[in-house]
Amino acid sequence: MLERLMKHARPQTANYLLILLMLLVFISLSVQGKTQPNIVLLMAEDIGIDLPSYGAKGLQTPNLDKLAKNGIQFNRFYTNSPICSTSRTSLMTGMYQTSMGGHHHRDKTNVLPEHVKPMTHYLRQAGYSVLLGNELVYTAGRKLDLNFQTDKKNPVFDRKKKIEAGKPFFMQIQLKMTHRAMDDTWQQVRKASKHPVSLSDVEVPPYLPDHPEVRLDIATYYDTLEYIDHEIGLVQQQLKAQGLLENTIIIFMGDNGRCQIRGKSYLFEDGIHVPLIVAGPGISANQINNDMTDGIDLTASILHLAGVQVPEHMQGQALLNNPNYQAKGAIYAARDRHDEIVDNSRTVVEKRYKYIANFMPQVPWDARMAYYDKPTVRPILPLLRELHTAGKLNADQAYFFAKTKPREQLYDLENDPWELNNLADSAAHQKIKARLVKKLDQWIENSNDHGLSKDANGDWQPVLKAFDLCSIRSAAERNKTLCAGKTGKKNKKKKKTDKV
Ligand SMILES: [Ca+2]
Repeated sequence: MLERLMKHARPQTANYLLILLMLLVFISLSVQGKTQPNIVLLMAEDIGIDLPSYGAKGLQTPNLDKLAKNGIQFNRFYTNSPICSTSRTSLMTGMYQTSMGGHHHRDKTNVLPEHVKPMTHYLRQAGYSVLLGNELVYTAGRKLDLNFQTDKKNPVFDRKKKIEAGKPFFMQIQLKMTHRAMDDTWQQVRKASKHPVSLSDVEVPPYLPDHPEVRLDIATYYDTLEYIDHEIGLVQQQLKAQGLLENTIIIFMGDNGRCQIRGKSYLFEDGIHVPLIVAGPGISANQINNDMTDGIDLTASILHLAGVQVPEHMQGQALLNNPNYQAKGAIYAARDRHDEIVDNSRTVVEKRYKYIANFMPQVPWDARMAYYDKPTVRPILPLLRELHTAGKLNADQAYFFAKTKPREQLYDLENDPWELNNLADSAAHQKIKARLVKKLDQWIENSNDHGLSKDANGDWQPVLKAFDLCSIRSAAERNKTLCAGKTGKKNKKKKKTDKV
């Protein structure tokens, strides 16, 4: 219409119309620039890619299915650590946890370098409210779990603030139901479910024996996935009722892999390969991304979506709406102390090949961590140990219970997705291994890995940090004599917090 008007207008009028047009474009652009989307980060505890949209069978997650359909699903998304606090530390800072001293679980002595701030600091600067939790979800989703000292005057989140009209917000919500409970909560979820997952429908990974107790444990875990899917629906309904859904980007992710042997705590795929689904304004529907992506990329993505320039010290790249995006060839992840188990492993994962360096091979995978020995945390562990002692596990299943770990692991994920065939000593794979070793060494060097240092031979060795065993509740309970009188008030208080 404007074009037609200009065609018939006198030259002077045409000039005015041109100016008007330019003005309209300018106003439109500035409004666009100012329209900051709300961002809701739904961080599910301890889940692998065990969702129908990723191919899992036997469970129903209609809300997540829909979210994936309406947006983008990342099929090769990894956390930079298989443990809650280290993964969250990396995510909150946009840096590998090994690069700034946050690599040991629940290390509250760590002080961030002056220039490193939580990502919420930058969101706040851009005008965002930064909110933690939501009353609609189980235990209100307020877990933070960061391995660095926080500034009480400038907290990571505006804990008690609510959504303010006209102000964009970033809301992080922890979905805790998928975290193994210390009581019978999971069993209660299954009992209350109108459609408990059928034992015959679940897939038993080849590293676990096909046993009714194992099937029940997997089915119960799936029931909790259905539970959080319901919660996601509630959060979406709330946003819709408040008229906020249309301008809200919803991000769903797992903070580390499923709480099962080879999962949480370990650098096997089941410990670090987790779901990431993003949908909302500006994100096209029905997208699948098969690039190698990780937690630090998600941090950069959140800032970028909020219109914040990603600070230079951050080590990831924005995955969405980023004209400079370049698919990376590999992701890196690290495992260090988890509770009382001091360990040190690093991995580089490419699309096809994966290499793990275990710098403390003397520490077995089944290291008898006090927390995992709790009856409700790894309920099938006693059964697996019993079957192992009786010689009833096959080689793939017995592997986890070896007295030591191999120093190196190399897997062809394309042909061996369950990581059953360690190719580290295979003559045919030495070139591939050498390439990955070099890559990992360079990453350790370039990322300034605080958990490793070179010895006289130039080999990487773990930097072991002393810690207070008695400050870890489950370990203190097990070592009652050693920790007598040392656990007092601190640990009593700790009973109120969640164990991870
Ligand atoms: Ca977790």
